[in-house]
Amino acid sequence: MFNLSDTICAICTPKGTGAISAIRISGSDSWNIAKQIFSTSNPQFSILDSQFVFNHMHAMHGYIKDNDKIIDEVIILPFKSPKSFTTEDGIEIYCHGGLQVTSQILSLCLKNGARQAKQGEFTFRAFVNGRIDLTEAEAINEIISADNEKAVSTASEILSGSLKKKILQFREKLFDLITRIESSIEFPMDVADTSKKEMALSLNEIKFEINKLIDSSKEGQIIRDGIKVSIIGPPNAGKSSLLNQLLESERAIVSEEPGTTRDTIEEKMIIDGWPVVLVDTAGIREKRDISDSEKHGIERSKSTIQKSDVVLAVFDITNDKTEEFSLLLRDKSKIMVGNKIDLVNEKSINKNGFDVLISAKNGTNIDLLKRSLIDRIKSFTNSNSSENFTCHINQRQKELLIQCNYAIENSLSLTDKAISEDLISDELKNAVSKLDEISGRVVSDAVIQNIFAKFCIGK
Ligand SMILES: Nc1nc2c(ncn2[C@@H]2O[C@H](COP(=O)(O)OP(=O)(O)OP(=O)(O)O)[C@@H](O)[C@H]2O)c(=O)[nH]1
Ligand SMILES: [Mg+2]
Repeated sequence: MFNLSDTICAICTPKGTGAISAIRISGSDSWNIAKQIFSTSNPQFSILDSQFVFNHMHAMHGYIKDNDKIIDEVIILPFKSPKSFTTEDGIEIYCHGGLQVTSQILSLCLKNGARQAKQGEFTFRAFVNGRIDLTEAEAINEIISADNEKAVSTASEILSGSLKKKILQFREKLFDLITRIESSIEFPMDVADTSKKEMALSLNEIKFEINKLIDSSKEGQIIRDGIKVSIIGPPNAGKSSLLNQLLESERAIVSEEPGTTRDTIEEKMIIDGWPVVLVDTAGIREKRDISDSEKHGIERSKSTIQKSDVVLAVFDITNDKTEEFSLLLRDKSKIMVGNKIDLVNEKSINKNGFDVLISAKNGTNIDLLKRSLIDRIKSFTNSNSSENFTCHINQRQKELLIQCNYAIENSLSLTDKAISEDLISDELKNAVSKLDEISGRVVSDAVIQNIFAKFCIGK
């Protein structure tokens, strides 16, 4: 997939102007390349070229030169193999953060024998060289792309090796069982037979632990993608006004004309640290004489309900239409919102069926609504659980854990039968292979390609 013998280089800070940019070189030739382009003295003032040696992690101040022409004043940080991110010899150059100057330094590196790194190639080398496993490589990319605090801490936890450790523990336990089964087949006289009851007990324990990890994926998904919260209700109920209140901006058009919103409007926001994708929708009404575009909008609203994690069902309390929505909202996690309380006398308000009463126009009780939304989000997650270990696995890891548990279940069902122990051992090996795919110990090129293609150049 990638040629590992090349020395690679890339600009690893964002394209644009800034105080500092960094260029990274990795590979056996990186120190030589750096020597061709770096000098510790300013040749304008000194005829003799500077004499220096690179030392691991000893930063040096100097100049990047194209022959005698100074390109930039920089700091260079050398890394000696294996004490670098990729485990190879490496160099980091911190130069001024200009588009032109960084690309000139990159060109110099290329001219002196380095190759432009492809997406994720540095992390790929760290993975191939055993510095990190695949769960940690995935976590690095998640930290980079995280858009909220929870996503960062979730990924950092995995990068610190928590998931790697868990997977390794499962693997060791399964491997121990396989070894015991196979030894008892091969040396029936020497090895104490693992009782089937004992084996079933161990397998059930592993299965239970794996299920706990699988359960944590829902929270992981919410943290990564945001929880989808749609604002649904009849026309003119104040849905777009509520969206604007929650976003604290005039994002959607609000008008007294029913049927103003035609298409769904999606906006991401953070509520109490939780990423939320808010979706404002077209008002739903069952009328014959409505335009085709409104009809399409209504269809879209209905399908949005199905795709939502939580529905904010908004109604004008002066014109109660909750009955008409009971079927549509059946079985959905919903918060019933009574809007326009500013229009009625507080004493005459009929709270029946509403979880929160608000005024989207004045902002009354928006904080209360946010609080019940946070409680609802937490009910989807393990945030309230007393469990110490929560590790938010991603979709790929979840699917493999499900397959691993499936193989464990198969082997459990075989332990109940008078069947050759070879077959049980085969099923357990299958379970181990799923764990190996998670850690990347044994994984196809296609999976690797897919994972590293999501990285940026320079990482
Ligand atoms: N008095 C009062 N008026 C409100 C309140 N919320 C919204 N309105 C008004 O109700 C009308 C409709 O508001 P929108 O937010 O556009 O309602 P909508 O549900 O998005 O309507 P559609 O997009 O047509 O389905 C506007 O004139 C708003 O100013 C409220 O809390 N109190
Ligand atoms: Mg609207």
